[in-house]
Amino acid sequence: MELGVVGKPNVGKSTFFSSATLVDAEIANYPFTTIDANKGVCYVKTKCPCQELEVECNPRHGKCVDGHRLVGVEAIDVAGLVPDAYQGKGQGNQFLDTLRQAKALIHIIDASGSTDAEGNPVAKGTRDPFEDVKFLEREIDLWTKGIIAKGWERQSKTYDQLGTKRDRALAERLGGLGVTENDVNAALRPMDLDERMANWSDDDLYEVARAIRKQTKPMIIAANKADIAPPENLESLAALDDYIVVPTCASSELALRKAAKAGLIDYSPGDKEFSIVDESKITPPQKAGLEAIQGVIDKFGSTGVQQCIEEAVFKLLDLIAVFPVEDESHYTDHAGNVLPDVWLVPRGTTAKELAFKIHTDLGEKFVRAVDARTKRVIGADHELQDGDIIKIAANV
Ligand SMILES: Nc1nc2c(ncn2[C@@H]2O[C@H](COP(=O)(O)OP(=O)(O)OP(=O)(O)O)[C@@H](O)[C@H]2O)c(=O)[nH]1
Ligand SMILES: [Mg+2]
Repeated sequence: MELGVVGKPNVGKSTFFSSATLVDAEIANYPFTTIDANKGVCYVKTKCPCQELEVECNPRHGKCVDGHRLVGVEAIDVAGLVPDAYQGKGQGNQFLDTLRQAKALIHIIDASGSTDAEGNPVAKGTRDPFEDVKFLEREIDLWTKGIIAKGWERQSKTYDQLGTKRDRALAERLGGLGVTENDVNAALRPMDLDERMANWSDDDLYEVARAIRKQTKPMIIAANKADIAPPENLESLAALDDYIVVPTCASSELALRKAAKAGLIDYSPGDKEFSIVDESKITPPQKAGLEAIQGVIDKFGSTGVQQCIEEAVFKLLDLIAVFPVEDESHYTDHAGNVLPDVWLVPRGTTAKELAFKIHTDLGEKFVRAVDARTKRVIGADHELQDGDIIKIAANV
């Protein structure tokens, strides 16, 4: 599962990425600082059942902090996207390639309006941040449309003649993006398209691309540089229907995480406050910097970075956390690790689908599952709930 950190140049993508993953990424106030994508792991917090069950857990990955399990999620930070990137301008193609892997996009925009369309610094408040939202969508839509439209005139006639279903045809063409027939079906169902694909107009192809993009690459908006954003910008972004918008101050989050790593402060990502470990180790400029950051947090409730990642995973993608175990009495795996793993799966995932995700063999030889909390047997089609602890019994 990957989250793509995307947007035009110089909005704070690498700052956001770095603060979330603590991977060093180059950061500077000019466009195209990032050329090659950076990859790292960020974490989302979910309630671990260990406290409720009064057991001590041994996570095989991530960790458990005060009853909260930190679950790793991959993130990619890419080069900025400029107008006409879909035709290969700027670092366009490379950016769009990373989209193939991303399950959702965190769209970083400059809420302060201090960068133009290409990411060059301009006076604060000059650029309408909503332009950033529209432009990025359009680039991705045009790029997707380009893939569909390649050789379409001839191919669409062949599809019609052979009776190839449109879901099949489009999933085939967009297979490289990980688009499935189900995705196409869900995306195009509300649309009123001609039965014959050969009759689709150029505009139809664009609308088709747009609908599929919305279905397969959902986007959350990080209204970044919130610390210096004019309040009216943040208000109009918050009022946008159809979007989850989280005000963020990535540079503050990066400073806090670095200070915490250096042992200067106690801070947990997402927290409303932090404390200085030893006043004597902090220089006056550092103290002033930390006070300014506390001011930002007081205003927004947090730096917004952790909140944005968690909303991307739990709201936008609507994933739930399930804890598979091999021994339902002790909540352990075969090695005796208590609550060893946690999986993030789409809401609505069934017991058997979980088995398939863990291992194809486990799915194929699935016999039944057991809810470890109640010790009740659950069937293959039982839909899992957030926080479930599940044992899967298979005929192996
Ligand atoms: N005030 C303020 N500045 C920020 C914030 N986040 C990032 N910046 C600054 O914005 C500039 C660009 O940051 P980067 O992280 O390099 O931006 P980018 O989007 O990765 O840029 P490219 O790689 O060039 O596309 C740097 O000067 C950062 O310090 C923020 O939340 N507030
Ligand atoms: Mg960058």
